[in-house]
Amino acid sequence: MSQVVRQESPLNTEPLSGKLTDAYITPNELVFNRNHESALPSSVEDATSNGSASAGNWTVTVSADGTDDKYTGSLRGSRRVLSLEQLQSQFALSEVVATLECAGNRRSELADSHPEPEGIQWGNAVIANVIWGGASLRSMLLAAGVADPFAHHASEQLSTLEPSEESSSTQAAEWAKSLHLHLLSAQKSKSNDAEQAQFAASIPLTTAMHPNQSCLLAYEYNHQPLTPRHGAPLRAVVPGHVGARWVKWLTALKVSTSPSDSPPMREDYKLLTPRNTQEREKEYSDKAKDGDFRSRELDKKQPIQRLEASCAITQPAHDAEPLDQVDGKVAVKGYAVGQDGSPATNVCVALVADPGNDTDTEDLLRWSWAWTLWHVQLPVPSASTSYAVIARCTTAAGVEQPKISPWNLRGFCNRSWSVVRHVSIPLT
Ligand SMILES: Nc1nc2c(c(=O)[nH]1)N[C@H]1C(S)=C(S)[C@@H](COP(=O)(O)O)O[C@H]1N2
Ligand SMILES: [Mo]
Repeated sequence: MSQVVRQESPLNTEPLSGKLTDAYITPNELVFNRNHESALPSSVEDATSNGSASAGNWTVTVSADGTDDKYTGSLRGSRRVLSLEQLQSQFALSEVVATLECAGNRRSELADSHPEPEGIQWGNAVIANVIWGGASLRSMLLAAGVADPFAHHASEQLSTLEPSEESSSTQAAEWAKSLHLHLLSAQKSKSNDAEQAQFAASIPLTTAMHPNQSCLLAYEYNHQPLTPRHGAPLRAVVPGHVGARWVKWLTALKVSTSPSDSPPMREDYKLLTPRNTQEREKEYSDKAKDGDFRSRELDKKQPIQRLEASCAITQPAHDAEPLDQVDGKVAVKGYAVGQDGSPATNVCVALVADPGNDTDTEDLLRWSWAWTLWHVQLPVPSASTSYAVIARCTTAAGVEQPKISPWNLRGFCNRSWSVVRHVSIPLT
């Protein structure tokens, strides 16, 4: 295994982060493994026994509960059962390049001058940029009779992830906004009361139905059939959402008026934070060992869904071997992810003197009146021969350079993002 094993059983691994960013598309063998339970569902072993995801009798059941028949067609009374073969033959193969990222990615960095967070101490490689292939979730739900909350949008008006004000006046959009789509796995998961429940999640129905959200019922990754470990024969792909909602071994979908109450929704993936100060963090993590306190805190929070913009340096690593200088430069690599379907367009990278352990990181990041010179070698995604280069910067305090500065008669203070168009880079 070309990955670091963080836990043998259940299997939890991440690749070496320096290796991870060698390629724009993460090769299948470098896709991290994140499992809450040790055993694969037994039906998976059968369905994938000859190595092909299309083998076996895998089915997905689609149903609706407690929602208005007017918008779910006949789904409420009669659930629909689709075989994997039907999904593959009745729906065109849809592909999306999307990062799958565990919400726990970069967890170990949070332990730096804080109490160690609970769970596997992940590095920054619990992320993979993959070409996912499968049936469009939106197309499948439409075909099953679910009303389209985005029917009144011309495609160029789809600039947000929610139905617009206008279309909210249409009933289907208003209806969909309060609904959820449950994604159920064939895998059992343990809940606190030791009762066995299926691993499950839910996402907002509007996420599932949005044309630009590109959710899939995936059976391929990087043009290969999914492997059992990564969810074969079928898994959910929910771009921009935490990995925990990308349910593997997917066997049922349900439109519902309430979110899923499964452990990964109710207790695993929530942001639990003490109010105000850092001194409280230790106290809070001790108190959270108490079941009652913990459930009260959990009840106050919503399950995590969307992931926010982030970047991480994958080379060099902390305390790495001395770096080679070439012409006064060192190579620094990493990845950046955008948010809500808007890609990360740039990263600011600086090499600053490290004053050693006596200065805490907060101060190091706070004060400097000097400029920062930057130099980076960008990887070419080789998808085109003409490029635009975009640059912007953000301060350590989080202040962002404005996209467009206002015109003024004397042309002062142009702080706009720098954009260079029509840059030709021939294919090699
Ligand atoms: N059935 C099932 N689906 C699951 C999980 C799981 O443990 N069981 N883990 C989830 C989490 S937390 C993540 S981050 C991704 C990881 O997918 P991978 O193992 O293919 O990388 O799958 C999600 N889907
Ligand atoms: Mo995860």
